[in-house]
Amino acid sequence: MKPAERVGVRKRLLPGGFFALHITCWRLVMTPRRSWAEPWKIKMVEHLRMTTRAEREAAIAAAGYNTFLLPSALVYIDLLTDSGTSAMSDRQWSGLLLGDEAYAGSVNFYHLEQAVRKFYGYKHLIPTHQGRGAEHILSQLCIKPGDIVPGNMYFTTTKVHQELAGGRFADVIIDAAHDPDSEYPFKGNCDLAKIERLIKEYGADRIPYLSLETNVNMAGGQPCSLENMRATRDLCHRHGVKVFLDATRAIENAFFIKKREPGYADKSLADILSEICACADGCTMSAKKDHLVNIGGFLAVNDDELAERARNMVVIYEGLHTYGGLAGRDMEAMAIGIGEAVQYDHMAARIGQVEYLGCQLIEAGVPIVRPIGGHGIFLNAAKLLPNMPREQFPAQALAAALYVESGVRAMERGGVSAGRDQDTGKNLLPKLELVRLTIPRRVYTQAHMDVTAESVIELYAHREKIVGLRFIHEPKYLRFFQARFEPVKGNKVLLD
Ligand code: PLI
Repeated sequence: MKPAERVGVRKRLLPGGFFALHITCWRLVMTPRRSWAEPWKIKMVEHLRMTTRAEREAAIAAAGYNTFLLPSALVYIDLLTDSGTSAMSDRQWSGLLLGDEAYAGSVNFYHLEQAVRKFYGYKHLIPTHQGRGAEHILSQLCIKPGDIVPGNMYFTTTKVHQELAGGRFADVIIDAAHDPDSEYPFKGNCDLAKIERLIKEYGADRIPYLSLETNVNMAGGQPCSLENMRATRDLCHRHGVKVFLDATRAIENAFFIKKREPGYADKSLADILSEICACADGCTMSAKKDHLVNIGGFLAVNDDELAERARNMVVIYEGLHTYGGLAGRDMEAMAIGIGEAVQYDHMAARIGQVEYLGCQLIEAGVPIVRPIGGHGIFLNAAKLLPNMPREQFPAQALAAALYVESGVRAMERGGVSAGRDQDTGKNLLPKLELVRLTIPRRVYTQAHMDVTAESVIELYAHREKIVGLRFIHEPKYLRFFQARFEPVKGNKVLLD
């Protein structure tokens, strides 16, 4: 296919590519359709700075080959995270001016409470400054030393809070989630047999709750089915084990349910979200993702007593229970953002953009996690750099090399993120050794996706020039944020 033809076909792709559940190559399954465009237009722009390769080589060396330590002014296209990086709408910005900055009982708290009750359905809202604030409170209140906390794959901050409370995380996600090539449509699902085994081995008394993440981040933004979430809840509740959702990307999960799970095609995202939330006793939430805001989070629960204890604790660590570390204006923007996030057109554009990038990489033969997930494209670094030992952190090296190549900032999601075993102190080496290209919501255009795809494809073509890394500084907690590295030989992560 000539490039011009390819562009024509791609332009028709969005957001319709979803009809293909088991995409091997979207060209084979696509039905021709009219062009499609984002359901928003741009009102204000922020200039991007392009850098030279020499500048980027110096910057990544100064950052200890950790993309988290790069100044954002030296980044061209920033795909580090979708957390707090969304573009807010004009309605959200106008909501900021309606901030009621009273210390107690801000009017915006009640707006947020209304929105959370309406869309998530939980009785009590405890706002927090972001998701990990809610994880901290839930873990401290529910986990006792020696407890086991099952979850459908670990998330970094969630797990560290469970461990700091004396608990131990146990992975109960289905095996397919650890296989980047599996095309299973609900790779976020829990394996019920694994949960049953844990209950048998440790007893339900030592399992305070199961942590059920929607659109599982570390698996590549992979959804759970409602059928599986209900079965998980029923099994846990039968044994008196509570279920708490990590609802951070629950609306993205709802979109995949609508597209993939029989019986949901005609339901609204809001209705599906309610059904998801009914599978749990409450949730922790990082509003910095689905809710299209730059800061914010909450804990929401049905249990009156737990809510009372959480309200008591939030005043110690976050702020009064009617602001939880947020300004009134932040709560207003969040309340408005929830309403925008459940709009089908928004979510189709958001996930469609991720798919647009992913399809270009698949077409070029770049190994990525399949099926394409909700919030980013995950490069399979282990497959891309098969000769680099895992001890040299292929994903960390690949992310650093991509920055040198193009100024695109991605992040490692592999051995460095996994950290060390609690008992042995040995490096954990998860099966998934990935680089995440995370797409901020409503921020970049398709042209940015094209540039990103070209950059990755170019790097893939000379991947043998990427040099492995070793630690020179390793923080104790969440080491991936602040660790520093050096190349195992020479002084470049990407040879000329
Ligand atoms: O970054 P916080 O504290 O607002 O939220 C923590 C958090 C909890 N759960 C999940 C599934 C997350 O993805 C999450 C944060 N994620 C980040 C920062 C990310 O880059 O994916």
